[in-house]
Amino acid sequence: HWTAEEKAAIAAVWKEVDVEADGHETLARVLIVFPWTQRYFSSFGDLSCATAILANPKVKAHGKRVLSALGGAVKNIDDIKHTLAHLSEVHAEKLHVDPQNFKLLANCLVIVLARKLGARCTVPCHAAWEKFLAVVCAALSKHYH
Ligand code: ZNH
Repeated sequence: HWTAEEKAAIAAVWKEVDVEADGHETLARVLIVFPWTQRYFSSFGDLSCATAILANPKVKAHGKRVLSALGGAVKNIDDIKHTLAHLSEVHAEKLHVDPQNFKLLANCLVIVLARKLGARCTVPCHAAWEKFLAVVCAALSKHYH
C-alpha cells in the first residue's frame, strides 16, 4: 500500500535522521509538551521541568531506543505490523502505555523532522511521513484490541 514516491520520501528522510539527537528531542518534546506522559517514566529520575528533562541522560538513551525501533519499521516498511508486533505486546501487557500516546510521539517526531528539513519538508514528504507514522501507531496499538 505504498507508492514508490512514498517509499522514497520515507527512506530519504530516514537517512538524515540522527537517532540519538532527534530521538532525544522527540521524547523530550513529548514529556514537556504533554506532561501527563511523564507518569510512565517514574524510574527516569528528575523530570521536574523542561531543563531537567532535556538534561536527563535516561530520556536521551530512551529517545535513541525508540527511534532505533522506528528504524526497524522503516527497513521493513512492507511488514510493519509483524516488525512491531512484539513491541505492541510489551507496551500493552507490560508497560500499560495508553496507545493514544503513540500519536503524541508521532506528532512530536513530525515537528522535529520538519524543523530539521526546512523547505525540503514538502507536502508529499509530510504526507508520506504522516501515513508511515499512522501505520506505525496502528501496529503498536494492535495488541490492545
Ligand atoms: Zn516505548 C520501552 C519503542 C512510544 C513508553 N519503547 C520501549 C522500548 C522500545 C520502545 C524499543 C524498549 C522495550 C524493551 O526493552 O523490550 N516506544 C517505542 C516506539 C514508540 C514508543 C517505537 C513509538 C513510535 N513508549 C512510547 C510512548 C510512551 C512509551 C509514546 C509513553 C508515553 N516505552 C515506554 C516506557 C518504556 C518503553 C515507559 C520502558 C522504559 C524503561 O526503560 O523502563
